[in-house]
Amino acid sequence: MDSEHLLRNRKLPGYEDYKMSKQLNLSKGGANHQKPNGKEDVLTTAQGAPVSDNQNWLSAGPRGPQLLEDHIAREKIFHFDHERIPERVVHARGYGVHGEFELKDPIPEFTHAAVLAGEKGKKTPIFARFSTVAGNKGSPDLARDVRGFAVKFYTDQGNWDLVGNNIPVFFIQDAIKFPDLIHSVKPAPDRGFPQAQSAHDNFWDFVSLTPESMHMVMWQMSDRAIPRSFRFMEGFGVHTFRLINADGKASFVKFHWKPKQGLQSVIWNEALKINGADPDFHRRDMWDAIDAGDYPQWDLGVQIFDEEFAENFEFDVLDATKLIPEEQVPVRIIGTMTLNNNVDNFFAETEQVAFCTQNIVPGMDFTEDPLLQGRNFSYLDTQLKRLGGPNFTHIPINAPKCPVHNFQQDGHMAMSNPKGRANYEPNSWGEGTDEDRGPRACPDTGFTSHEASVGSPKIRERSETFADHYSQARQFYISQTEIEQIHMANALTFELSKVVRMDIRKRMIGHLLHIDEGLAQDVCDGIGLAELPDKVPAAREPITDLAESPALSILKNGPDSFKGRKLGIYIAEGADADVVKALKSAAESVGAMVAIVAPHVAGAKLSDGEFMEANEKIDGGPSVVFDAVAIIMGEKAARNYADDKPSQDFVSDAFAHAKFIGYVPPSKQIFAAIGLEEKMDDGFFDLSAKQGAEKFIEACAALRFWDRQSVKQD
Ligand code: HDE
Repeated sequence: MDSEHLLRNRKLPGYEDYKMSKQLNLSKGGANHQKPNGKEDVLTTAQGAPVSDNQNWLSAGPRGPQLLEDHIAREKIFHFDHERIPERVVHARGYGVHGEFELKDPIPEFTHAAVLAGEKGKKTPIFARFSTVAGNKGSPDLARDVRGFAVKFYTDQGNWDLVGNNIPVFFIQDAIKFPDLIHSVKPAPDRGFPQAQSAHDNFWDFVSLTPESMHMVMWQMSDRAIPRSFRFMEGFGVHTFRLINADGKASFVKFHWKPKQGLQSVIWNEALKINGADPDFHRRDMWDAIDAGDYPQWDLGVQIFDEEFAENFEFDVLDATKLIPEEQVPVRIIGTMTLNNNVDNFFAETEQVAFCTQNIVPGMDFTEDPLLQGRNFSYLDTQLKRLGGPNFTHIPINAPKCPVHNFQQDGHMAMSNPKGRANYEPNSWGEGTDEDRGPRACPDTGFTSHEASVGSPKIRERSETFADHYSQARQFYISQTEIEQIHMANALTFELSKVVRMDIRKRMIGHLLHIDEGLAQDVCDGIGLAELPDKVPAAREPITDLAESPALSILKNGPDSFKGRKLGIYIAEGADADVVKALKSAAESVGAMVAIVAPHVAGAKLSDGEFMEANEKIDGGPSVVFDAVAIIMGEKAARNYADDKPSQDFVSDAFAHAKFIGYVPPSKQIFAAIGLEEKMDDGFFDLSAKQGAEKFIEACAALRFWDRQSVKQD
């Protein structure tokens, strides 16, 4: 056998090979596998034996005891009993999608990683998984929480995992604190609740005793923690990483994902209701958008800086509780990720995907960020538990799409098994023998670590340069619009109102006093404290003159169109057909999705006698699941539904959540029934007016009519 042939045989199969072999198996015919109706495949056991009856366990007579002898039933039940694997200890609730990354502005001057430095236009397949952190697998999507934003790049030089979040900083500076942080936010161990929320004593006890978390807490209390959808949020690599170019020169880098769809969040009261109306709101949104061919895209941006910048920056670039304002180091866009393919099988792909921060490729390296270093241990370790053995890289979703050659062997569920005799190195096979000698390390193209001297004494001590816990928390707060600041005060008030211990509430306000006195006062009033508590002693006094960073606000970076958003049109008997159709086409022409809601899911008869089918019955399609709404019905129907609670809620929630509302004059009867007629403002649009639909959709580009909200809620 020639060596090329042998080498080919050694190649471990990647996903494509696996898929192909699966297809081959499926299409395999045979005497026992004749299709029962000439259509569907024959049902078989896991061993491939055809099954004659899938409904009745073998028993002694029709009413007799079931027989253990039934190997078919036993195999079926056995497999079912073992269907579950442990859920992720954090980020259990997630949703994965396939896509590709296109390199648009290669950066060979900074890295020799082909994925970032190859030809302009180079495409790399990716798999992205979005998640919440605290809730279990079945928890609702709209929890107030950080969102995971993990991307696996199947590069030519191996898998690169950028395991980030939708918030650019983290709660803690050192990985050793992670178990405590997560224990505190997860359900209390004695009672097993609350699920998927931070609004409880344990969490606020921990963070208020951990001042370094204050910056992240500000983000978590902002609208960033209740995104409208995965499609409308940013992603961040959080840590400072290194890039290495072909000459071995290192630079520092922070990674950013910028959604082309723009940023958008919901309002807390809306989030609470969405969780009831559609706990799968985020995953459904992603599935629907991709299914409809509306592929979400993110630009990948890099903030690159050198040692000199790092030396002079106000904070330590190794401290994951700090960011580098984009106004200080601009984000350079280098490529675009497009998500264009839903998974075929949720378990096989979304559940089994195993991200590891240690998965980097030549041309990149880690830094000494103590959080990142700890993560590099944790992710590999956790896969062993979750996926059951060291061969999780053989699972198709985790297998690299480039060749894999090494001497690793055996273990549970080994799927990719090299052929040949040499399973060690050094060896002298191949020299005058037919045997394949196996792969060899390559100093020229292989991964090399950035050379750094590490001659320091062994100590357990946090660097002094990590000591400022409030300055950037303050910078974040002052960079928000007034509306966003109000939302933050409301969020803190809500959360601390769920905290039972008064000393914890006060301690938290004692931190807020370092961040912004107005915010501290608002929260103090919000929870009904008679007077402000004392400031918590600060490890270092905050810098109070950091400039505002507009990049940190969602509302300052919102979209400029209604594209990708969803309009809910509530129709009932006699709805003006021209208005409904004009509105539908105006929305669709800007790339928005439209859902028809009606009193009955069958739909409603329009004014022209045509019957329009509905997507949702009013009870199941409340206004909280839409970005804007319209209420179009005939005179008589509007009178009928004016007293109907779901119809009233549809309107009153849309109003309370500052949504744009389209209507026709008869619909005002519902507004009147809930005392809204006299409150109708510029966020309402009469769709029967000239160009009514166009004007309404144009206004919807702003997403919300914030003027309605600018008064502080009690
Ligand atoms: Fe994670 N994290 N993490 N994390 N993390 C996990 O790995 C961990 C941190 C993040 O969709 C686990 O496979 C430690 C920061 C995402 O599958 C585990 C520390 C950031 C995901 C783990 C952190 C993240 C995880 C659980 C502190 C943003 C979901 C299951 C040192 C930059 C990936 C798993 C997916 C998942 C450990 C902190 C993001 C246990 C020890 C900071 C997006 O390994």
